[in-house]
Amino acid sequence: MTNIDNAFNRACERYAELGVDAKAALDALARVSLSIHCWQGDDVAGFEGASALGGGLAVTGAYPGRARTADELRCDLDQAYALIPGRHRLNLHACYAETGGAKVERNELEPRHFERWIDWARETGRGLDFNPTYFSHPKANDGFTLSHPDDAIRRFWIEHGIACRRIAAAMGAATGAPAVTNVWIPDGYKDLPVDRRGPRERLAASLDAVFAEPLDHQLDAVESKLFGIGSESYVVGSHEFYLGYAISRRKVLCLDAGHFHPTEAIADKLSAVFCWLDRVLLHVSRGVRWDSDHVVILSDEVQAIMDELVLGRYVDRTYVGLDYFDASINRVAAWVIGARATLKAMLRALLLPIEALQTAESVEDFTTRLALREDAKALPWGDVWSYFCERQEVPADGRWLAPLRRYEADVLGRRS
Ligand code: RNT
Ligand code: ZN
Repeated sequence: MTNIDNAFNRACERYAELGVDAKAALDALARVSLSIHCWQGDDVAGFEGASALGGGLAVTGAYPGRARTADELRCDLDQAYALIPGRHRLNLHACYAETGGAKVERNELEPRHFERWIDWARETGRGLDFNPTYFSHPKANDGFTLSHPDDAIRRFWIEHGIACRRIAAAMGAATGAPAVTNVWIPDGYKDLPVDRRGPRERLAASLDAVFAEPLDHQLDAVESKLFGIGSESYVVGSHEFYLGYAISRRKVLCLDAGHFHPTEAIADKLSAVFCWLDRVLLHVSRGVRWDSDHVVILSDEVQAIMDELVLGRYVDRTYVGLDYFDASINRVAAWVIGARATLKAMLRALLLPIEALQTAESVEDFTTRLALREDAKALPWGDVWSYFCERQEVPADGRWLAPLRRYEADVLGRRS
């Protein structure tokens, strides 16, 4: 028996004293499949040759080794997945199409432009999710897409959405699991608008047009935002807008942890929106001051989200995606750190002494309720995590950085 096995067995005994089955928690954790965002690997650049990132998104930092081609990005993703325990999905954006050097307009994209991604996903047994790209494009330069006042521009972006849903359906059919197609648009104004109503009514009509075609193998999601850089005063696709839209059209609602007021957390929103919605997509992210997309860490906020999914029994109704981008550190490490932190938070939630907590609450013993939660923080969950990593044939904490540094020296460091 290894040290990791010994420590795990002792941890199981400790958890059993609290009525928690640590082995069952590991089985549940193994079923959690994160949707890993491709765009951390290349600073949201994509392969269309875009010169600047648009849509009020900003990536800062100049760490060497950015993936410049789809092959490099897949190679980096393979390295990241090798250091993340469990089986996880890939979340692609339309601007990551492989067109063989040909210029293909976004409204003319087809499943064949994602054939190599689909082949790779099948070979590696990974699911795919998808996003139309409504930024970094000349037709989005004035800050409006699906809510644009110009009919032709609006039509172009509607067609892009339609094309993307078909691509997602092909991805879902090929991989055997539905692909979530998440719509996020940057539309908004830097300064005080006169007409807040028109863009929102146009957006609702555009979304209806995008979603008109019934399709199997894919699910539509819509993502709100409070503000972006250059859209500080008004964002068309606000939380209230999309919450209403998702409820009335039976869509998946995407809650991005960085898209609310700085002190507003999404954990408490889950049990509210799940009253009215079948499914939710999460963009697990970390807001820091103006930026909504720092690398995810094991924060109280992420913990609260995962606790809610477990306590509310919402795990099976939630797609857990990651969404952040940092170019100031090793980009593969950024994936690994954020994904492992998210999984750790999920594990800690699965290891909560739920029955004891529920009993305390039901008899209004709030002293015990608070004490149990606090004491649970120091339980040996790290030993359970190490065992999970070993069982999934992934290095435990403290051991994954060395192979990543070798990859950096051998592969990333050779990119100019
Ligand atoms: C932007 C949204 C959106 C993007 C990706 C690249 O604020 O969070 O999800 O991060 O589509
Ligand atoms: Zn997001």
